[in-house]
Amino acid sequence: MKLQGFAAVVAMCSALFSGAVLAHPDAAHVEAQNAWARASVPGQQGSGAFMRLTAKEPLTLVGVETPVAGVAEVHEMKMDGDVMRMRAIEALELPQGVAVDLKPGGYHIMLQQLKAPLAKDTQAPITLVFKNAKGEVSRLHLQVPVRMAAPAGGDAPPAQHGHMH
Ligand SMILES: [Cu+2]
Repeated sequence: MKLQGFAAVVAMCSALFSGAVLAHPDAAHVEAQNAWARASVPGQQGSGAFMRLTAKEPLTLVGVETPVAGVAEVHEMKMDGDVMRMRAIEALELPQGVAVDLKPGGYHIMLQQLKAPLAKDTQAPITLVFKNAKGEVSRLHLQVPVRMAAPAGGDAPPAQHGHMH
């Protein structure tokens, strides 16, 4: 990860936008809504980030970059018999104009090897990496609010999330 360049970009974003989810003029053709990351407590190794993504052209989410975690992956959760399990996926298809939810109990961004606890009411810089049909790579830089739970008006209470890492 090119941390220095990344930090510079993040700083620029922070200067240009405050609070809500933001997008660069040169960013991926995708909209992120209701993004949030779950606050963690000291000693906790992992957490998750969630949002609704709506692509403006057919895109594939192929990666996650963030300075807050040693490992950031896109995960899916699936029932395996009676047990909910999760695993990393290489790519998440985002059809044009279709809202795809990353939420507790479903697809999510998994943050592992947290470098520091995600403190409530801070923001976590998270960059999503996309590919379009031509294989061109684009990025969406987000400042994701850290919360204890999903924003009001969001989905049902988050399911307990068993981590099988
Ligand atoms: Cu996960």
